[in-house]
Amino acid sequence: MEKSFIMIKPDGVQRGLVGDIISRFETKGFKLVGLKQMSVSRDLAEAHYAVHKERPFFKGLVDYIISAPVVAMVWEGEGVIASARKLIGATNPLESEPGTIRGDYGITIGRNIIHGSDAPETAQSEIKLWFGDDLCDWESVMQPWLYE
Ligand code: IDP
Ligand code: MG
Repeated sequence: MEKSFIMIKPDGVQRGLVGDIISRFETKGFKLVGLKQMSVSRDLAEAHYAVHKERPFFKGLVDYIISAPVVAMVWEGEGVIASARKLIGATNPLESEPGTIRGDYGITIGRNIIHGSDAPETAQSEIKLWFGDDLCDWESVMQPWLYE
């Protein structure tokens, strides 16, 4: 089963959106297999966003991610990586569709509430980076009502 790394960024936590965001993933049918609130070190934020290190917004992005606690999660389910990106919406919240998390709650790209892995390879490396092997493997009683 596919897994995706999802992080509620500091603005999402500060604005009290944690419950709503978790609820969206939960009611969609995905299974929560990792969850922790944490303050992020500069090293971890830089490693997570290493692909963007040459971009002009990199320092501001890292400063934002370490400015207050985040909620890091791993969600599991069929097609969860692509589906989570749809639930999250486009990177720029003004271009995200209403009904998506960024579309409903955000205005600017530099405060876009949530991160979601963009492909199987990045999902795997991000889960390793943030959780190591510390995931919860459990069986949901809803499984037969979600999958045929
Ligand atoms: P994604 O989060 O939708 O995958 P990416 O292009 O991978 O978007 O960018 C990573 C994060 O970097 C964005 O979610 C956003 O927080 C930040 N970011 C991207 N572009 C800009 C920008 O032009 N200004 C400020 N922050 C940006
Ligand atoms: Mg990205």
